[in-house]
Amino acid sequence: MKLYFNPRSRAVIAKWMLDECGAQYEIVPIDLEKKENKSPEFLKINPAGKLPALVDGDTRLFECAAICLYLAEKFPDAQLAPKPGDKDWGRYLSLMVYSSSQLEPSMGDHLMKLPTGPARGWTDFETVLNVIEGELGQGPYLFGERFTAADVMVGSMFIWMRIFGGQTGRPALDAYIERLLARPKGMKLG
Ligand SMILES: N[C@@H](CCC(=O)N[C@@H](CS)C(=O)NCC(=O)O)C(=O)O
Repeated sequence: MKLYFNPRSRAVIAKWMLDECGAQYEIVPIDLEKKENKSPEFLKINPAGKLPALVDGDTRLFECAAICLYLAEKFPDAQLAPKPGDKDWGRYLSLMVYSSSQLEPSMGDHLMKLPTGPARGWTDFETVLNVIEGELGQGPYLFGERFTAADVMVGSMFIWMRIFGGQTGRPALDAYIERLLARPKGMKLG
């Protein structure tokens, strides 16, 4: 597998997931300043011209959530996803999609001090915090003792927020972020 990567991009999320899976992979460095992500070769992998992208044989993937869903299935021994039929399966899929369709854009509005208007497809950030705090419950992870790809997707968003100086103001979420950062293979930013 080849991970198209820049250490100052969301590609660190895909790398975190690959490392949690124990995957063997090659890093292909992409210089965003030189716009290597807009080259014709790269656009054949991700037509949106964004990182991360992953190539696995004839399969090409883009979007962090898709990459994490794919890897969780490809490496079942890592046990990073509930299986179809498992009682947690539906909630797991919901949280994976929620992380990039609601959590991330709402967090973007919040950090840029933009109002979250109605009919935008996501809620205000206070509601997001309530949702994730509720889903986390007593933790330590979103599925109790079991760490999953949903923690990679949801947790990485909060780690980003902290890097950009954002605070959750929620002790339970702050403790969750600390737990994720303390994982030996946890997300590292360049
Ligand atoms: N929703 C996408 C977001 C990808 C994205 O915005 N990547 C940024 C890096 S963090 C990027 O490639 N920016 C460069 C550009 O847009 O030119 C995902 O989850 O993969």
